[in-house]
Amino acid sequence: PAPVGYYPLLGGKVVDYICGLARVAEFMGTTQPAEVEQSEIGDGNMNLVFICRGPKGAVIVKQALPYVRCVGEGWPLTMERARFEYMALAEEYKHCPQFTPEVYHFDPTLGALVMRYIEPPHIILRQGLIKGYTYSTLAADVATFLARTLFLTSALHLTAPELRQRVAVWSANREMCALTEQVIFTDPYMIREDRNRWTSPQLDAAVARIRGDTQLKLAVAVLKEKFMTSTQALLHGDLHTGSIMVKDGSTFCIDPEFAFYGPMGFDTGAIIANLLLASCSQPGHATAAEPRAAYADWILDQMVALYTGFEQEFLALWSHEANRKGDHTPQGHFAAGPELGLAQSQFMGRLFSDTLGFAGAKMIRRIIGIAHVEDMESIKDPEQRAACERHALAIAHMLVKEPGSFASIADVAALARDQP
Ligand code: ADP
Ligand code: SR1
Ligand code: MG
Ligand code: MG
Ligand code: MG
Repeated sequence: PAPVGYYPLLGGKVVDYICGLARVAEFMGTTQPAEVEQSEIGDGNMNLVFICRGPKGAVIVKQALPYVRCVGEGWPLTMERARFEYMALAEEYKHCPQFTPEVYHFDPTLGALVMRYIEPPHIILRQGLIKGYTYSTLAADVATFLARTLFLTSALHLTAPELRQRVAVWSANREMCALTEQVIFTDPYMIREDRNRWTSPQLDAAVARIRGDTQLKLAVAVLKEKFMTSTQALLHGDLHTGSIMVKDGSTFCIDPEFAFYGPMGFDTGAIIANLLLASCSQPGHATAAEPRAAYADWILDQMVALYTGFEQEFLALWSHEANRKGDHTPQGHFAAGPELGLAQSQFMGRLFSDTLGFAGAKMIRRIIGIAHVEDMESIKDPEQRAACERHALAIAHMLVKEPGSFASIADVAALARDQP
């Protein structure tokens, strides 16, 4: 239930609210409600998002509802998610201020955050990929965000007591974890038609095959176990292309309300999955004037650059003596040189395998589960959409069931190119 004193900031109430916040009024250049324009711009599945614009500048107000927005009051959900988003943005800002919107205010009663407005021409990456735009620093920026947030919050960098303290705090975001467990790892594999949908009848047989594929279900169960029990690092928890805002040369990661201590591959897998979905969807966006084959390839190149850059930056952080304060592979235990190199290459191999598995599971849920992606949904012709979705499902099957058959991320790109 909502806290006592909670009310949704709809119907213009957001303006009266923020005009009463001195620091926020400073950004807008006024304390007068009449001088502030507002509109609700939320396009996500979960929350209300308002833009409030005063004479000097604009701010974003994001407010949790006591339920899942895209489903309605029939699916109640903790408003504590706003507090976890606030805490996660603060932690991400510490490690990556250039990629994280600054939070100006948090209100626990209203479940509301007031934060930096990421101004146009920044748009949501998913929209940019549907439009066919390119971004010169996207891969490097997301690589840095992932390397820094994952390494610096892990036991590679923190002592075991520090890690356990953090795991205890973030484990309280359990309702959001339960939602993920349900919509990614459970529902898509069972008959639960109130919670699943797909392009029908075109994909009916594919869905039946997925539900009858014991090896696939076993592999997904192992991923679910990892999601539930691994506490490697503080994850963003929902790092798809709808959680990244971009313009050329600038990148922001938003919306970490699902943050918790979990397996690193869940975050790296999220962005890989969504880039693969974007690439597979391109034939559905092609026109005679704008064939998208080269663009689909460009997205795969970004995926390779992103993951390769992530591995390099993660290892660079790990190899820096000053960063090796964690209990995972402390300096006295693993000497710099070949011994540390061996520990690192084994760790990165496991992380790569996890990344592929989680990526595959996330692709499947976006095609046959409750929450789909605009990349596919915006393809009007169901035959064409189904063809794109089949391509994605074929890749996903390989990623989940045979991650060991990929020696590197370039092999994943090669599979996506070979199997049009
Ligand atoms: P949800 O949790 O419901 O998915 P998001 O945090 O993803 O909500 O926000 C929904 C939309 O609001 C985003 O897709 C984006 O268009 C807009 N938005 C959110 N935060 C900002 C921001 N700081 N600056 C500009 N636009 C934002
Ligand atoms: C009801 S599932 C809604 C989905 O949207 C969020 O952004 C998460 O991805 C969640 O799984
Ligand atoms: Mg979102
Ligand atoms: Mg969200
Ligand atoms: Mg996902």
